[in-house]
Amino acid sequence: MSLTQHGTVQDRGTRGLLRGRRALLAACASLLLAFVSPHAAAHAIVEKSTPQANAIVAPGPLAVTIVFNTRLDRARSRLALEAPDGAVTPIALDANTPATAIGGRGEVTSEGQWKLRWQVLATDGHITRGEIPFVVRFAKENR
Ligand SMILES: [Cu+2]
Repeated sequence: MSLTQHGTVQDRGTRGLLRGRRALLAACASLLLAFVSPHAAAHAIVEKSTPQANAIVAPGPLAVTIVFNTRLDRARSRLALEAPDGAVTPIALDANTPATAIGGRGEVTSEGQWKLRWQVLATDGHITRGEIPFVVRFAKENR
């Protein structure tokens, strides 16, 4: 075996080791992102809402607010009411809510199962969405 050949074998070995280390680093980085990502902590999560989930409200005008755990980009956030028949009505967002909240005024006209549907862009650039179910019932039937 010449020195040149020996060197070639060594180079291959080194390259293989480097590939292995890179793969390991990539795997570690993925694990860190999965478990320790600051992004995950900054995703918008509902902290409280009006109406609350599963609340019973009377028909008529309805003020809605959802407070999140993080600041939002209101221009890229949406709020809508879904009626029992599936009809969806967007709610114009009130510009005066705190930076972590969206809200506005809607109207619930018919009795039954309604949903407050939301989609928000958190300031970390990630969109989350969800819905808050509630029931509309005339006051007499509430008792
Ligand atoms: Cu995020």
